Amino acid sequence: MASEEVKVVTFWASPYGLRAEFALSAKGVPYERLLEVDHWYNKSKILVESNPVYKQIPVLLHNGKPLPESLLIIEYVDDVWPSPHGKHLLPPDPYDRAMARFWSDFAEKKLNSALKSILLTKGDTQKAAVEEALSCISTLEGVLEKASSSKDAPFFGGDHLGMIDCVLGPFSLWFPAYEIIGDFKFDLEENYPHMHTWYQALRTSSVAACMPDSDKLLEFVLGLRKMLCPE
Ligand SMILES: N[C@@H](CCC(=O)N[C@@H](CS)C(=O)NCC(=O)O)C(=O)O
Repeated sequence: MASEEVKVVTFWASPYGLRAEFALSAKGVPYERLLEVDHWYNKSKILVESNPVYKQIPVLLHNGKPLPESLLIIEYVDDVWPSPHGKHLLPPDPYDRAMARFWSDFAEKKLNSALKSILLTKGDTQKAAVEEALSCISTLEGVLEKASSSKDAPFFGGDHLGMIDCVLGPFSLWFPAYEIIGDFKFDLEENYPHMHTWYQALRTSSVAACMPDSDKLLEFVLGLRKMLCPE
């Protein structure tokens, strides 16, 4: 499409913002990042104006039209742009599409709530959150085992990135920080081999270019933990 203007209002470390970037990158759509400096306490004018209801990142600006909410952005990107390899982020079959939305929602609600609890709590509550997160990973391992037939098709979408990968992928970038904060190991290679292959494939896929530097991200999340849950 000629003279397209695609921008994402985001914060560099945000898993939600990265979902939008993953979707755009997977589809090969060039975009510009409008980086928030402090989207919690000092929101930019563009963020407040483009998402007046929630005032949260990310917001996709497509030719000036704002669209908030990461899951909606993924679906919109899939509807608007063709992909380089001809495959969509959501599968064509209606049942498969519904199930892709179901597992994206699972990652968004169940896994996310456990991960947030690891970040924000201590003691027995945190231990329970770790167990819950591992149980979610175990469930996703089963989904992936069915979906990914081989090392050449390591994603939830098979051989190409799909909606679930765009939703879950950014959370996985925070895993090393959760392991330190919650004093545990996901140990994907040993315990969840399909998730391990998925994680490795994700990090070398077309969306790797928009991932933040791992050390910088780790430092950021550990700092966030200190701020939100001081010793
Ligand atoms: N449901 C939203 C959640 C987005 C979200 O939680 N954004 C956070 C990023 S850390 C945010 O902007 N927080 C600032 C605030 O809530 O004021 C989505 O999926 O896009």
